[in-house]
Amino acid sequence: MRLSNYLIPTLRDTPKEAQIVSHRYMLRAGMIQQASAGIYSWLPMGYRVLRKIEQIVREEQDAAGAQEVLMPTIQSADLWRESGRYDDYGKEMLRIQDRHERDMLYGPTNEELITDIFRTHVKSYRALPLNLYHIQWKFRDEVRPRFGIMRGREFLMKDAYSFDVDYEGAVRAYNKMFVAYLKTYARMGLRAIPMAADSGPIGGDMSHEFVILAETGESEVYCHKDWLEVDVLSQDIDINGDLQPVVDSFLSRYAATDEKHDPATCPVPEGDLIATRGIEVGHIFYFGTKYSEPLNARVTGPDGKDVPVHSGSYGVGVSRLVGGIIEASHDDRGIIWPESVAPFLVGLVNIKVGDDACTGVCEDLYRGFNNAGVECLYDDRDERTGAKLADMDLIGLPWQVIVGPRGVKNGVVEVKNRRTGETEEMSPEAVLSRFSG
Ligand code: P5A
Repeated sequence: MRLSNYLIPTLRDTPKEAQIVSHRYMLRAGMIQQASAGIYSWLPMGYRVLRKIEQIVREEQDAAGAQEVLMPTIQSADLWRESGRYDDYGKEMLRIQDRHERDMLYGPTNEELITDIFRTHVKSYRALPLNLYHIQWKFRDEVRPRFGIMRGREFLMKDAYSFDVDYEGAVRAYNKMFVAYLKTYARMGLRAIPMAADSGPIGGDMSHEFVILAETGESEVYCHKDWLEVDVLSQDIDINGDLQPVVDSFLSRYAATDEKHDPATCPVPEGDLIATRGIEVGHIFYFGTKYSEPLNARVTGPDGKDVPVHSGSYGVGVSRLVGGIIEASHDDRGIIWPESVAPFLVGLVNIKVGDDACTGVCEDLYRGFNNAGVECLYDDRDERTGAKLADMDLIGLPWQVIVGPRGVKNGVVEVKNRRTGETEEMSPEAVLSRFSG
């Protein structure tokens, strides 16, 4: 992609309304545009990141055996009356009437709708276990939408729903999602800590929030300092194996949200306890038969008797993660994208656009990257060098390839690692083979 032709409205100055770093950088890097309070349009670069995150989430859900579906954003109020949540949900639910004066709503979550799909099609325990998920926009009319997409009113969530014939099956499903979540966040370069949590309006008695530590987070959290050493990706965990010991070993390290933490009973010595703030990037729930009983989602068990299914639901804040990753990975010049979610792997900077030799090298590199399938953003704009380099740092692509007249004369270009700041001079051919490999 050529920057001269890319819609990326970068800003030099810090927008006044943005109170936290991720919101500031998302606006300054031209990733999003507010449409109304808590509702955003995703501009090309922001949308690329959102799709990368979505894809990692999807791959880990698929690997855990969940099946992807797509449910609508608009739901009928009737189902929510059946479950009893229509009145309980309160003002956060956006209620709409269609032209026939039928009550509809913009879904804040999908427990009812998925249970309706389940009860229509599944009648026997033989079809279980079943886990269905979708990645779809939600609407919650939050009293205080803030921090950009972090607490939006419209936001993208991955929500999965498991169905099992009994409690033991449901715990296996819960453990699978627990481990899939740890892997998902680790692939994005995040350390998300599972914390005992309240279940709120979703309900149920077993629930964990996945929280990344950040001073700008909305919740107060507490955890053992050992959590800072945990490296999920280096562990060879078989998602289809017996996960109870794995989950138990993760949970053996203390971690709790403010609502669950009690200094009087906390087992961690003061020197080992981290008290800080965090961003909730996921939340999983086991709620048993809370929805299957009122909605009559029953299956025939092995003994021929009808039983209500045991369920859980599992949410990832897909759009919130874009902000969460920036909170966890930036410096005072801008964003530092982990490669797995970066909008482009390489930023190619032509320092001297009027110089035929520089432009020749850049065009060759750009063609080479495209042919090799390396995602490259090519800054071919006729701008001041300082401004171009500042923009590249702000946008935060993992690698910069900087092409200037002095280097080109000697047959080399500069390769800069955005995270470490380290630079290396290489021939254009070496650059191509390094990134195409
Ligand atoms: C689990 C899946 C649920 O809704 N039902 C379906 C359950 N859980 S939750 O905790 O309420 O939300 C799941 C995740 O969605 C993100 N999230 C938000 N992101 C941006 N703006 C919001 N207003 C918002 N509300 C929730 C969080 O990451 C949360 O963990």
